[in-house]
Amino acid sequence: AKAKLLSDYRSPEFTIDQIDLTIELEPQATRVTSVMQVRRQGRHNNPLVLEGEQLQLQSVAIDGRMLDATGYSQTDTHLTIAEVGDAFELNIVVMINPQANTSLEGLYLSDGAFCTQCEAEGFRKITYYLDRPDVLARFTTTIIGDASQFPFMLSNGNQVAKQQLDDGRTAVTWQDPFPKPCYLFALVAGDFDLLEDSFQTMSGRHVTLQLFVDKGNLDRADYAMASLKNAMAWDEQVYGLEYDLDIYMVVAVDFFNMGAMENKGLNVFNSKYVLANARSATDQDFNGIESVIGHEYFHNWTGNRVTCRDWFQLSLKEGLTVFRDQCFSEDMTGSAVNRIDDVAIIRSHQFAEDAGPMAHPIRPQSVIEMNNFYTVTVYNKGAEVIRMMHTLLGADGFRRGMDLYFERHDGQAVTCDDFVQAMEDANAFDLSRFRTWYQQAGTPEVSVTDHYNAETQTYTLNFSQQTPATADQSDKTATHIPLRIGLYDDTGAAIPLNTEAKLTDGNVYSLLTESASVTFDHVKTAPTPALLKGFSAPIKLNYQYSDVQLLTLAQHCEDGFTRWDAIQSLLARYIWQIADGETSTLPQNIIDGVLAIASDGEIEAALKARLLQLPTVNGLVNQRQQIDIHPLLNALDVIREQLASALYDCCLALYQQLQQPDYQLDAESIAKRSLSASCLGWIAAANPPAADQLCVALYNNSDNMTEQLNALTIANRFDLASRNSLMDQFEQRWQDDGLVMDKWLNLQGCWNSEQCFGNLAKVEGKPFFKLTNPNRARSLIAGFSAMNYRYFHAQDGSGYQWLAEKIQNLNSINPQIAARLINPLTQWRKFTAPQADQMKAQLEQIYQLSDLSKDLQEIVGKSLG
Ligand code: B3K
Ligand code: ZN
Repeated sequence: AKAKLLSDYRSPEFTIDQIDLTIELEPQATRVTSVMQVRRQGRHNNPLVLEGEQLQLQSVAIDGRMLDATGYSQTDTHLTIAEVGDAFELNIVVMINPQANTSLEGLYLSDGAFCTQCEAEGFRKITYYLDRPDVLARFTTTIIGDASQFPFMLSNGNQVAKQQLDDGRTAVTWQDPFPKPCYLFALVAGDFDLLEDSFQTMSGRHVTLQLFVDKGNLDRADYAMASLKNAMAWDEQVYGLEYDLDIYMVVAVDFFNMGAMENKGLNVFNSKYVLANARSATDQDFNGIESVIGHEYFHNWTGNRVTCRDWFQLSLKEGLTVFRDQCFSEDMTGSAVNRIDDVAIIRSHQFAEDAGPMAHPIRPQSVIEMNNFYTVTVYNKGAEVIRMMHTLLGADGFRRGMDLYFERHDGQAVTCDDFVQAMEDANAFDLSRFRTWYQQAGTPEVSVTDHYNAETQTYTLNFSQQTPATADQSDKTATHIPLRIGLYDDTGAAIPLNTEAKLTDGNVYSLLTESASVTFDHVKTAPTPALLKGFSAPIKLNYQYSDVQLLTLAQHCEDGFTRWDAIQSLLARYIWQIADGETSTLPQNIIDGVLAIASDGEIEAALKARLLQLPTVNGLVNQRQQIDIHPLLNALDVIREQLASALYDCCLALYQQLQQPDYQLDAESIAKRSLSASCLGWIAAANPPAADQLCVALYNNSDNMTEQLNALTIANRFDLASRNSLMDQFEQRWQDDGLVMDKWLNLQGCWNSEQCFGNLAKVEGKPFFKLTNPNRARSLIAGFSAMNYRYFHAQDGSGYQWLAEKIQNLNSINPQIAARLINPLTQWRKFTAPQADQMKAQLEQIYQLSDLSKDLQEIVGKSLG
């Protein structure tokens, strides 16, 4: 397959104003009839070329006249009609086989229910079409099927007709008044339980809200519904954006490749992001539901009303919508730790992507398989880029930019440049240098040196920036980096900033050139600088802090992220020294500093839980060019044990204090549970038998999944005595509930035990484990390959081989999932021998597969190339 380039973009030669679809449902032989009003765009004589895959063409007619085989030509991927007028009606009939569709793209069956996933290019598996986001049509959809089997037959927009046909089937017709690209088309047919509610918009319109879940799951639907209503209200309050149809439907299905999909008026969700109650779901699951429900809802404006011109612009809607859902979650929980968790994703995963074979700018320039670009770069780094504009323009300025964006582009398919232009024009703020963020891959590195002059009481910071070459681009230029700065004295008190340099709201300095300096006046003593407060830019920052300076920031900075970051840096420093054999212990003042934080009654529980986190393996791996993995893992263990014995008494006392009589889902109760889990982890590292007792007690006495899973997770991570019996108990209780068993599968995957491989084989044989279900596959496979570092990187290469086998199977079942799960192997260049060679050997084997999917071909090809 050949790469498509952003620079090759051409506007469409034809467009489709209206499409009337008739879909006759039959698991193995669904007939799709489409009647399209097509118009030529511009002056040319080119033929009409439609996309289509895995379709059985039945007939083609133009303006009511059937074409014979000389009137068109077909390949595996296209239908070309040579002689067409300037405006005509095109009628196409195809047959498709949803039951055989295990790729879960196009029309497929999820546990007997029909559903669709069309983004990015799945509509072409339903019928021949101009499958590109800049062709916007009005859709009418008639679904025909057996109403006793499929009591609900749903599509986008409003239901406008329902009738019984002579043959006993039922026909339901839906009309979507908003023109849309075909990637937002959806159809669902099945039998569900329905939770109904309503929302009154700010202009007083009444919207019906419907949540469809598998039979018997109504007791798990309330939180998603409440989150939806919160999201609708939030978008009105913060952006003045109101919902635009009379009905909003959400359907939860068990077989789904991603989290969810924002189809106009008919979201389809992975049931993981809908179904939850206290018994079956964790605090983290509830959080996930709130953010994904919010995310898909926010797409109605950022994505649907204003959509992307082409798929290279994906971050236009995804970066912006992730930013919006992050802000929504922050506002709902009112907590600063959301920011820490968001940054952890960037550092653990996005930095790795930037440094790896698939590096791409948030607006990629070359794509083979679009589904491979729904990445942490496009989504999460994309959100960081939007956040930087928010930081530079301020909340009001950003809102002005959003207003202008909608004023200019509502109903259009536009580019990332159009968005930046609106921000720029609405604020008369120069974002020319800032646009580099859309063009350049890679993580910029900012190095900082400083000089304090006691005589003049001035303090100077010298900045220099540099972005290392990435796999896709060697030349980089300086970009616009907002640095939120603070200075602190030895007691941790903030020093007021006096400078002639231009700082925007909140002491943000814009680094625009390769190097620059800023001088501060009236600084009475040599200060400790905080240079990236709130993680004001997705960069790596190098400044030679002393241990004492980092401890000062960790204990006193008012910015939660900076405190967390300071401890992470301190611990990482010593983990590396131990891994490199330069020292064997953590200095006492650092141990004391961490202990002081653990016992500080002023620190709120959620933040304290984060401050007591060890650096993640991925985060550490991203700090160096090449990794010898086992010494690094050993060093982490050394630090863990050392800190654990110092923290033991304190954590034990905290753990007792934090126990709650019953389960509440408010922010404070969640925070307490999260800190209590962190304490239990430290207790386990110091004293396994003591932790074992606590885990068994917690598991048995608790009424909620959060605490039960905390107990199980710790028993599993430290392989405590009760580990097996708790795992068995859990399996007995939940074996018929796939969604809950995902948690168990994940723990099996990351079990750090010599029995690891034998155990994996046993688990794969369980009736509830299905490689065809993405949630099941991901839980076990990523549990192992992304979290079980010791055994994934086993000396004999057996971990790599295990993953490669799964990938080979998934290649033919579900290429999108295969392409996601192969990621750990593609990072082989990061590791020293023998690991690197063993990983590479597995990739080479996969690359030889005769039926290798486009998805894997792109990723494996780049990784080997
Ligand atoms: N837009 C969808 C993702 C589609 C994935 C295509 N492979 C979900 C989201 O980001 O909201
Ligand atoms: Zn999205």
